[in-house]
Amino acid sequence: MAAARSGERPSLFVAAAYKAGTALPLRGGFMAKIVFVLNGPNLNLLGTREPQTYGRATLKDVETLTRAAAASHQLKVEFRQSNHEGELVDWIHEAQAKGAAGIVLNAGAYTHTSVALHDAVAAVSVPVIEVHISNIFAREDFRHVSHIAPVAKGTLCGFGIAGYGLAISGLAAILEAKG
Ligand code: CA2
Repeated sequence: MAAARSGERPSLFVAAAYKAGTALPLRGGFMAKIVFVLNGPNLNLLGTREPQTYGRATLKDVETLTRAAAASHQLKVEFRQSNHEGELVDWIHEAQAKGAAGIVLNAGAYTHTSVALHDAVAAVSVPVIEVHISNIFAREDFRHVSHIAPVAKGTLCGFGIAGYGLAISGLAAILEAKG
């Protein structure tokens, strides 16, 4: 596809991809890739309790940080949170169906229990970066097991909410290496 010159109307192909949610047109006809940032159960409570473990930032702060990190790599973000395992599974499928460039996944407590999320991550070709705000290996034994890690492209934990930005940078490096 020939890139549209700056100020030109996007082609029908570009418009169709935009409608499908695959990518967003930027100036000059360049299409920003989309990264799904998916958050699991109880992460909506961030900043309200347990500051010694999770800090004082809210999930809205995480979203802002993630969007800024993504923008610095010309990436767009689809940011979501759910307390329901099946909804997270559906969103992983949706990321694949919409041609997302990557997924950043903090599956919360489902990390340690969910074979369904393991299978969903294994089933998609979209690279998944697993993120945890806390260092799960420095906590209770039941948090030392991740069902996501064996099928993730990479895992980050213990960097606080900065881990989301690091995950975006790691993903950008993977995408750049792919070309
Ligand atoms: O460290 C992480 O990011 C976790 O994924 C967070 C999960 C936990 O189950 C994982 O083991 C590690 C829990 C998120 C709950 O977040 C809350 C925040 C504030 C108050 C209560 C819960």
